[in-house]
Amino acid sequence: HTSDRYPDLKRDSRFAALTSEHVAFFKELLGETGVIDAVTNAAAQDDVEPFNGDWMRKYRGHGQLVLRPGSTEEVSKVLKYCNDHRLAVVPQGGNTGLVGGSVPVFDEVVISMARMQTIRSFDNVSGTLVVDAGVVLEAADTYLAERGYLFPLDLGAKGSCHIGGNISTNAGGLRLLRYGSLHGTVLGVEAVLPDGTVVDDLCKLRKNNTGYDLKQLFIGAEGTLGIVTGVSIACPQRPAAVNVAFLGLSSYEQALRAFREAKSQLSEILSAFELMDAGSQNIVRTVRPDARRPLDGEHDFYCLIETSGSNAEHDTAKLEAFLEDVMGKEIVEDGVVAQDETQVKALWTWREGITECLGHLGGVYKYDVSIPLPELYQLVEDTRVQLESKGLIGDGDEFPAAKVVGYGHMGDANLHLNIAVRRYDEAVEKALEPFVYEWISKRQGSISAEHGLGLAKKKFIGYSRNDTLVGLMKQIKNTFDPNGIMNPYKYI
Ligand code: FAD
Ligand code: 2HG
Ligand code: ZN
Repeated sequence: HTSDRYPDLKRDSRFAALTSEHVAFFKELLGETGVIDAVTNAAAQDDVEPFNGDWMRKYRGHGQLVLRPGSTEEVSKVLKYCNDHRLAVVPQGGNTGLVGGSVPVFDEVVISMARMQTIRSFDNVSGTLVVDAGVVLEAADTYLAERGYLFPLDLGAKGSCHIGGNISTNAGGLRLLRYGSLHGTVLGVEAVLPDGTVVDDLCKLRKNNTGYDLKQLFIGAEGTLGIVTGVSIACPQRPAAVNVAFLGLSSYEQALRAFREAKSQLSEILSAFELMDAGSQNIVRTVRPDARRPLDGEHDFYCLIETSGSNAEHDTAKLEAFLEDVMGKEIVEDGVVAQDETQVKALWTWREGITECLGHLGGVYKYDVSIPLPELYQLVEDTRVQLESKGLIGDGDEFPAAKVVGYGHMGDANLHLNIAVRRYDEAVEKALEPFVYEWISKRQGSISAEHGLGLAKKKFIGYSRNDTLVGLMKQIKNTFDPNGIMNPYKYI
C-alpha cells in the first residue's frame, strides 16, 4: 500500500509483514523487557508511538514492534533473523535526528539502542574512550569531565542523542572548528551487518593504514549499512579555560570581517564561531521572555565566539583585546564577554536554544547546508524574497509561512536556513524545493552539511553528488545489505 503521509512512497512488497511467530522469536531472545509489541497486543500501540514519531513531529511511521537489544550479540541475532525473514528495520538512537531518518515509514521494526549504555573503557593517557552505541552524549562527556577530558563533539541535543546516532549522522556540532569531524576523531567502530556478521574494527590507535578504512563507511551511513554497536574515539584534554563573547553587528559583511579577525587574533584558542541573525534571536526572545538578553541594543546579526585554552588569564586578556580591537575598527557594534561559567552557559543558550524555540510557531522547514562563506547568508535573503513573491509569508494567520531565519556554524561555512511556518503547506514546500537546492548546487555547496539526508532529502542527493558517486554508494549498499532491509525508503 501507499503511505498516507508520503504519497510518492510504496511499501516494498519484498518485505514480510510481522506475525505472532516473529514476535515469539524476539521475546524468547530478548525477554519481555526487550520487546514492545503491538503486533499481538494492540493495547501496546501507545507505547510504540514515541518510536514512530520524530523530534520535529513532522515524520510519522506505522511501526508496531520495537526491539531493545542489550548486547552486540543480541543485535547480531536480531538482524540475522530479520534478514532471513525479510523484515525491514530502522535503527534508532536518541531520536533527535532532523531529517526523518530515525523513524519507520511503514511497518519497519524499530531497533532501539537505548539499552546499550555501557562505557567500555577509557585510557587516561591517550584519551581513548570506548563506548556502547547507546551511551548518551552528555553522559559520556560528564564521565570524561571527571577525568579531565572532553568529548570532541557537542550539540544542542546532547541530553538525548546517542553516540551511535552521532556517528551514524556524522554530526558536526558547535566545536567542529576546533576538534574536527568524527571522520578524524573516531578511531574505531564495531557494527553488525544485516546477516548478523559482527564487524570488529574497534581499533584504539590514532594511526592505522592497513588497507581500506572501512569504519568510515559507517560514519554518516544513517543506518543503511548495519547497526553501530560500539565506538572508540580520541578525546582531547578538557580545556582549563573556556571564555565566550557575544557580539552585535550591523551586517553579514561585518560578521565576515569579525571571523577573519577572530582567526588571526585568537588563532590557537578559538573553539567556536557561530552566527545568528536578528530573526533567530527574536524568536528566542519571544519564546523565552524572561531570559536576560546578552546585549541591550538591536543588531541585525549576532556572533558567539568561544575560546578554549589552558590559561584563563591569558585567554581572557586575548579575548578582551580582540573585542576592543573589533569595536575600535567599527566591525562590531557592541559586545560582551562572559564573566563566569554561569554567564558562559547563559550566552550559549541564545544559540543552542534556537532550534527548540523555532518549533513553537507550528512547523519548520529546515535546510542544513554548506555554502562558500562570501555568499552564505545570501540564501536566507533570496529565500525570503522567493516566499514573498508567491504571497506565502507574512504576519497574519492567512499566510502559511511566518519567518525565514538563518544561523549556524559560520566557522565551518555551515548555514541553518529555517522557515518557521504556522502549518505545513504544500505551496510553501513547492516554493522552497527545489529552489533552495538549485541555489546551492549553482554555488557548488552541499545540500546536507551535518544532519544527513534521511527521508527529508532523499530525492535531492543528486544536487550534491554526481551519478558516479551515487552509483558507487548503491554498490556499497548492495554489498553490505543485499536484501535492502536496513532503513529502507530513506536516502539510498
Ligand atoms: P537518531 O535520531 O535516533 O538517528 C539518526 C539516524 O541514525 C537515523 O537514520 C538512524 O536510523 C541512525 N542510527 C541511530 N543510531 C544508530 C546506530 N546505533 N547504528 C546505525 N544507525 C543508527 N546535528 C549536528 O550535526 N549538529 C548540531 O549542532 C545538531 N544540533 C541539534 C540540536 C537539536 C536541538 C536537535 C534536536 C538535533 C540536533 N542535531 C544536530 C541533529 C543530529 O543529527 C542529532 O542530534 C544526533 O546526531 C542524532 O543522534 P540520535 O541518537 O538522536 O540519532
Ligand atoms: C544547530 O546547529 C543544529 O543548532 C540544529 O544543527 C539546526 O535546527 C536546525 O536547523
Ligand atoms: Zn548545526
